[in-house]
Amino acid sequence: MADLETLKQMIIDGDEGATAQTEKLIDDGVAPREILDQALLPGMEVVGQRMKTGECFIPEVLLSAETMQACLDLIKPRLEAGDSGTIATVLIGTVEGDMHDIGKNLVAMLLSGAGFNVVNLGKGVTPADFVAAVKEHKPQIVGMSGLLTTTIPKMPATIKALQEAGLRDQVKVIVGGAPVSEAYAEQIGADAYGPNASMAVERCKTLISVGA
Ligand code: B1M
Repeated sequence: MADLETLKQMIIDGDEGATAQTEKLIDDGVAPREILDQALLPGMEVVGQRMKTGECFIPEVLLSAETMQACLDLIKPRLEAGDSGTIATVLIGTVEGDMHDIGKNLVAMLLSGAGFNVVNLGKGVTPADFVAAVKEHKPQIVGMSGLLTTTIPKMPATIKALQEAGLRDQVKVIVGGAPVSEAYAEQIGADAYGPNASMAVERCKTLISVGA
């Protein structure tokens, strides 16, 4: 659809008109998942490729990221509308040293939509912060997101901190983010790996054995 293609381009350009375009699509009855899958995510994918090849730089990427987050905020209530009561509590955060939070926020939104109670700790969450939050919120699942090869070692560090605090047996751990893989998740002793936001929801359901 031409309008979705326009929105995708607006994400790439970091065009502030993207929020109005998102609202228009919502008003036209386009499903939030379609807006996400056919405009927002592919737009950010192009930005990532351009960042890799040096065709665009941090200020432009930041602009695109902020634009995407503003559009996500608009579709968030609709993505979360499927909430049918709390299945379990998931504590989620981006690991220490890492400020990428769009993917993590998306996972949080879809988990909420699937009926999980989500405690979003934000970004740059230290192992000690995770431990303190587990003590406070008593979640069934702890989710860690990491987008940098340099920061994902904070995932095993957090698992170790949970062990040392005597909390590891009380929670299931799921990890995700671009440099994370099934093999890495297994290697660090996580209970699950989420390749994308939808799969993360399915894996969380499996972890607590609900509808999967
Ligand atoms: Co950065 N960045 N960035 N960046 N950035 C990447 C990750 C990079 C791959 C770009 C590239 O070179 N192609 C590269 C990492 C290379 C590497 O480590 N191997 C990179 C770099 C190098 C950097 C800096 C170091 C650049 C610099 O300063 N020189 C710097 C680091 C800052 C820091 O964190 N300390 C930096 C900064 C930034 C911005 C601030 C400008 C901005 C982030 C803004 C924000 O998040 N608020 C940014 C962005 C936007 C990107 C790219 C372009 C897009 C990331 C994104 O939001 N994708 C990214 C390139 C790319 O990934 N293609 C890149 C959309 C999002 C929906 O996908 O986050 O992958 P993603 O999440 C997915 C899945 O991974 C999964 O589900 C999500 C939805 O499907 N998932 C989970 C994520 N978390 C999960 C958790 C789960 C389960 C699934 O369970 C708990």
